[in-house]
Amino acid sequence: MGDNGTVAGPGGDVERLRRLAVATLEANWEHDHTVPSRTLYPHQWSWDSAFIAIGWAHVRPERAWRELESLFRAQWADGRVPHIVFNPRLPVGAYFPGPEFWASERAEGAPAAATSGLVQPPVHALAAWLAYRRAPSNAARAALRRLYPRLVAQQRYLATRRNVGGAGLACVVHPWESGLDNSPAWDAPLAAVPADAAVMRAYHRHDTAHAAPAHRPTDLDYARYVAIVASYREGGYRDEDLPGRHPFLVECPLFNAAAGAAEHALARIAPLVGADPGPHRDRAARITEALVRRLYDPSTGTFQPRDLRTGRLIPARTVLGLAPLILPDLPTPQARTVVAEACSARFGVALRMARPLPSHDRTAADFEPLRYWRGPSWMNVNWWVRCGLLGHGRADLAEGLARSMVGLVATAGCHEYFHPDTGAGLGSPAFGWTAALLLDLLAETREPAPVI
Ligand code: 9WN
Repeated sequence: MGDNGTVAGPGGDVERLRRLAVATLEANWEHDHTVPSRTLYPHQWSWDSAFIAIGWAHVRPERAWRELESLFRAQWADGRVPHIVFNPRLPVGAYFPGPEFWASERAEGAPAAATSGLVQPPVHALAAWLAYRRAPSNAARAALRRLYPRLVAQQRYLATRRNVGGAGLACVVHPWESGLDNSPAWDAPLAAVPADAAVMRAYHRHDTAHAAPAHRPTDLDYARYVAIVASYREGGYRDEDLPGRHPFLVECPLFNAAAGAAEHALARIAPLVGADPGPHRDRAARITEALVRRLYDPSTGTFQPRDLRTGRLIPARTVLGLAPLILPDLPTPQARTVVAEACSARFGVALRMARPLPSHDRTAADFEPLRYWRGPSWMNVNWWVRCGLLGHGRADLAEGLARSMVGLVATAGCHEYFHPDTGAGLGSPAFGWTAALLLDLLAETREPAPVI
């Protein structure tokens, strides 16, 4: 810890960083939510809003609740929380693929607002719990009472309709649902999706106008992304019979770790809203057990996604494999090997570390330090792994990681992602969750508490 008891070191820098983070969030605030980035992502994104709410709780708690409640107003009748809620005030073409591509208004059970039909990792119950813990009040308890049934419905959707493999894990139907869209983990299942890069001539990609094309997914990747959405959309975004007709079906360790963490968080929230925490604890235990049984590979000592179309684990050792560490009930043998994986040359966690975790194995032949999710460092996955280290008695490593994260943003600013070696800021220069999670780290005291 620094002299003033925070991870950031002496006080002046903490104040400067806090001001930068608050200014970034303020600039991205849009009537009832925070955009991830004004240029690249000008609408509301699901897991971004969860991370951002954690940051708002430190400075303007009422915004944390507005952020989460505006997102959940767009929840579908089946319980899914859409990965994008479109802002109707923005011009057509502000983001690709936009509302006209998703056509949510044609789907049964979609809300009045235009949304995508996909989901993202369910980090929201954890965010609600952390926002409440940070700033408890009558207003916060009232917001929890309103959100609780919606959070439960979100979990029910994932545990039932998305239990495609039948083993108690949620299946993601698109790389965008994982949040780590372009991860090498998706290369093999994606390669099996028939597509032709030429179809992209019919569309206008918005991302490459605002970020370096060499950092972004290729046109062939996008052709496949579009083909998977088209397949899901043509089936009315229904989840029945997906194995027979859908081209991408994967059980992801981070997504399911988020679902397990959500049940742990709901077990904390339940007594505050007059509900029984028992069923949440039971469901959390079942998710952890299924994760270990289905996605833990004893030969690598880490978690790997399972491709339901081949039935096999995907061999790429990405940062996704470290995510189950956030589960407090992860058994000790698995927690130990995952910490060892985090501390290996692949990811480099240490008491003193020059740079935060990369998104992919540094030693892999396909590690790309500049391309989206294929090497660069992101604040949200680093924050996630840090929570896991704290929860499993490795406050020493959690502190090393936190220092490297704060140091990175102190030098480069609130970028979307960072070069894993030089620390240069990449992508959007004013990114919501980077600012929000920086606020969370800066608020840490000498003895940070585990998140759940
Ligand atoms: C597609 C908003 C989102 C994040 C994702 C990140 C990126 C979108 C894109 O931006 O995804 O959803 O256009 O690439 O991969 O994690 O939620 O910040």
